[in-house]
Amino acid sequence: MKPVTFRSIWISDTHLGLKASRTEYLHDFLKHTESDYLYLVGDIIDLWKVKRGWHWPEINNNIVRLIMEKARSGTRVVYVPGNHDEYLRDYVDFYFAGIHISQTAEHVTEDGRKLLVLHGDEFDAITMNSKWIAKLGSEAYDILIKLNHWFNWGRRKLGFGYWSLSKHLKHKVKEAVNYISNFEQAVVHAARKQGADGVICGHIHHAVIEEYDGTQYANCGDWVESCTALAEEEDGKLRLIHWLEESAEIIDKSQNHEDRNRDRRVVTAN
Ligand SMILES: [Mn+2]
Repeated sequence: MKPVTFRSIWISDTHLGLKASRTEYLHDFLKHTESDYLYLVGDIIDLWKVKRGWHWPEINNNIVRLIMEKARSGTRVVYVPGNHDEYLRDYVDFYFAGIHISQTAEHVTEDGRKLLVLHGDEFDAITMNSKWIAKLGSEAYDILIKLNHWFNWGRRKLGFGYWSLSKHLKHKVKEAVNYISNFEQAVVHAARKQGADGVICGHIHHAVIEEYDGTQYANCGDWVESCTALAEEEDGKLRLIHWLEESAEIIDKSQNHEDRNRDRRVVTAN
């Protein structure tokens, strides 16, 4: 089976070593895709877990092996350490099995845009304490309103007065939304300062491709929940891949493409 090819692929926050890491999907994704450039944008191996709660099933070895094989067969693999694998920052500019460890990276797209690649933890002063808030995001507010509705329906039935859960939590969710947009703006600002046309990061587990006044902001997301990656198409355009929803379609497309090529070869051979 021929893998789907992209010019570049970025993944971050795979948190290998953490039990919740969705390693089967990650392995599946890496097996079915191929690229000239592969960027590992931090928190790839969760070294914080080594001391307590380390979880390293065989598939994690297979993932590491797969990445090393890619490096060996010509993919330029760059590992930009994050905060959960910050020990690797001691090895910046070293090569391990053909994998380049780099504090940050600069990627030039096929259409000539300069993208700054970094993990992003240097821009956050508060995530460590409020990671769950950052994860809630803007959709949480709607959910909370619904929850509040049913909660108070129950209270009313039981003869209690109205209590606003959303009002209670709104402030925190607002903080979350602010946090995400503050993070994005801080990262974008850094990219502009370095003369880049855009930035690719991870860290906040919030996959997105956005634009801030002509500067592109792209976040890889994570492989603990969302199973997302960023990819550069052959023409230089960035796209977000939601592997859980798109894997079948992407694999199918590449299969059809392969079948067509094979048919063509057969026709020429005749
Ligand atoms: Mn991080």
